[in-house]
Amino acid sequence: MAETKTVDDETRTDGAGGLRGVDPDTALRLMREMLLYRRFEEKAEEAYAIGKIGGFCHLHIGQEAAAAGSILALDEGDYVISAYREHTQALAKGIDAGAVMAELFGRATGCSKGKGGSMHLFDYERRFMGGHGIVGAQVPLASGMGWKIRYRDEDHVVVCFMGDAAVNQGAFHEALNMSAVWNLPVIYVVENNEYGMGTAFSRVSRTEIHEKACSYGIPTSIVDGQDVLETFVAFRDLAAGVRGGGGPRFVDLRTYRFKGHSMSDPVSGTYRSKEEVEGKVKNADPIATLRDVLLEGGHLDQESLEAMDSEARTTAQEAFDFADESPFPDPSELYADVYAELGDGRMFFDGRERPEGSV
Ligand SMILES: Cc1ncc(C[n+]2csc(CCOP(=O)(O)OP(=O)(O)O)c2C)c(N)n1
Ligand SMILES: [Mg+2]
Repeated sequence: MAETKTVDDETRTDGAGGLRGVDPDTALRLMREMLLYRRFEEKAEEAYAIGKIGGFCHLHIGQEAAAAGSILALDEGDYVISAYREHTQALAKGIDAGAVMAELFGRATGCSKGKGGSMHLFDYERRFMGGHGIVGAQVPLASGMGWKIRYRDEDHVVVCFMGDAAVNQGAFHEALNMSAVWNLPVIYVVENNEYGMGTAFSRVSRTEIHEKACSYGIPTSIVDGQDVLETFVAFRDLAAGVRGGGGPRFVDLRTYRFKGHSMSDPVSGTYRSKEEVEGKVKNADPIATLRDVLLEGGHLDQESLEAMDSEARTTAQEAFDFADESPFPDPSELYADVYAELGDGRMFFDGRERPEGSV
């Protein structure tokens, strides 16, 4: 696939085997992660087809670099919040593959105790704040989290993922305006895959994604989200700037989904042509692109690549087996976790530690 990727001359001669300043261990880690995401999603697709997963299931196949390149550039204590196409982002944040798959299966061992499902993965310990099914709903929540970080004088960053359809929601504009005024440590990331369900972005907006944050004075980056090395370097720099008090940032992360909007939607044929999708799969597969860089630069050989892939397949299969063998939540759990239970009835806005056992 060497002829198809966008590795320019400067990259090829940058002295790091085309890694653009990313160290070889990190580049290999990015490869390992993306292979896991791909094999995990393929396994989820298989599980959905045989009725193991109920409800919606939106795959991230094709968009793996957007998750790996951004989240692996963060610190552990940084927060990630997202929409409903978030399985790989949860994995990137360190949630165990078994706990993610079990959540898709609706099992008690899932990261949301089997009561959230595909669109509502959550893990506070790992700072993964969902999983949100309402388009744009997570954007003001991200600003609130940024406000909390500033209020408590912490050193964390929030990364808020959304789809391109979210930028036409009113909440998006209010949240970005307040974030800019309060100089909040939030990176708002549009995973710009060109479509919201079956509607091309160009049909619903006179302006481009990268222009959306201009009127709020938030600096914007356009990043090739199919290129994991470019994405990693961009987010490493963005996170450092935001952590240093630079205020919010906005990213037009250009990507493409290789599958249908959800498992029940067609891949192509109605709103996008078969040729368009096939062209993207052939020319802009983030995994194949990094694979070529690693092989050509001598950082990886075919045998090690196959071992890495086989490891990813095993993890995905083990996640499936774990989920399949796990129990469904007990009916007595039905009303648990519906409302937050506060320690003594107070909201802890003043930075005190929560009492043991409170949420
Ligand atoms: C407020 C709201 N309106 C409509 C929907 C129905 N809906 C679900 S997904 C979707 C498209 C979102 O597309 P985008 O934000 O580009 O994300 P992508 O699916 O491309 O990742 C819509 C309109 C919804 N979930 N929430
Ligand atoms: Mg979209």
